[in-house]
Amino acid sequence: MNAPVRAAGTKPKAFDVAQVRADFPILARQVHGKPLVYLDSAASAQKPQAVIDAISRTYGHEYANVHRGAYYLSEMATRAYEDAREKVRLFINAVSPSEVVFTKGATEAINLVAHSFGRAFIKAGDEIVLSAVEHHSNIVPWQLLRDATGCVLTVAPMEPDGSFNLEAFAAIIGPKTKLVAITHVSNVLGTILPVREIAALAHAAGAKVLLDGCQGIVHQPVDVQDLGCDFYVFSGHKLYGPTGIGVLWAKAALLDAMPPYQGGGDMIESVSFAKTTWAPAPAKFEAGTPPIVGAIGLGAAIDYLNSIDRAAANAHEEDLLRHAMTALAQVPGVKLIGTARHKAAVQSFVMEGAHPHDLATVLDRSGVCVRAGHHCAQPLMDLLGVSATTRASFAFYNTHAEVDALVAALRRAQEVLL
Ligand code: C6P
Repeated sequence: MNAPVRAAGTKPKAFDVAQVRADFPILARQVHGKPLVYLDSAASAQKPQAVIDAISRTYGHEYANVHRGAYYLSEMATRAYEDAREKVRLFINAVSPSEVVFTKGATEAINLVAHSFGRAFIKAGDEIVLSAVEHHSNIVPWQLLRDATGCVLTVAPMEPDGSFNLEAFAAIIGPKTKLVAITHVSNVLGTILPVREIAALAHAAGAKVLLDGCQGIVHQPVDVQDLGCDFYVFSGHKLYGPTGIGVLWAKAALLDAMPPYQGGGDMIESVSFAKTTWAPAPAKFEAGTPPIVGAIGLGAAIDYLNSIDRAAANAHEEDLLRHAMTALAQVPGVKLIGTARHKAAVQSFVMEGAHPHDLATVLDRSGVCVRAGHHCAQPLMDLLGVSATTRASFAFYNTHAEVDALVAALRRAQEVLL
């Protein structure tokens, strides 16, 4: 079993970035002979040793399929898998573990809702409201639903600085709106959307609310009851857990009403060739052998997060963002993209005369990892009038010195590219 890093009820240790960095073995390595400066945590976060150990311990000593075997090892694996569900429940303050469905990632979770909730409850002429800053994962599943049902997709606008226009949103939603599917935090701009207000307006119009929490849950505590949403999705790998695991949280009544998304083993109550009945949620939505070790690894990531002072860690990220915004703005030819007042630690920028891809390649030679491209948000790129940006995204394990290394590498890149 995975021993929590911190026993329930004990206080987290004081936040110390040097100590935290020592928990992430990869941060000690070099790239191209230079110390690694990993500024791409929005794409995927690095893993603490506690997560690596949990994965290795499970495969090495505690592994079997779950929910199937009557033998000790399978019962042990089942308990660890279900313990992970309970850890997620506590982490997001869900009412019950049966509201927590494990998926292989946020993308699969949104597709699950689009397919199951969408095809059951959304009809031709109904409206789904998205925002202009959505990731493709929160656009394309709804387009597939539109093509299947004849529903209408409407896009809530964004202000030039990347902030969300709540008034314009309020004017868009109406009696035809059945669902608002919107990101908690933009992966390109870092904007924190006013999701509580969005949920309240949507509910007043009778619509359900899905929040894409991929970036949101990483930078702030999430309480799904307090947010007032109906669905919340996220991926484990951005939350310091393994790849191949994600979460769909939904209110119990919705999961009860929704038909299965996929059929197979473990999601049934009884099967005959004439008729099959479903197990209750969450099993109804977890057909086949689930991502057992991924879930256990995510549980270990949550234990790890509970072991540090998260408020201090988030404050450190905000501090890194402020430092990066100030320092980047001073580099000649650099333009910041996304300067909304409420932002998480993600900063896009463009540099005059240098394509973001070339820039990222040159920065890599200095050991600096940033993402360049459209960040799976092509409609947002169109709106911004750029084909791509360079993006630095920060985690609590990053330092001021790493921000300075990015800026120094940028200045050197200017000499190479311009
Ligand atoms: N964004 C980025 O570099 P998956 O691939 O299912 O784990 O997550 C998809 C996803 C959905 N919504 C948001 C807001 C996201 O940021 C992402 C993933 C990564 O920005 C990879 S494209």
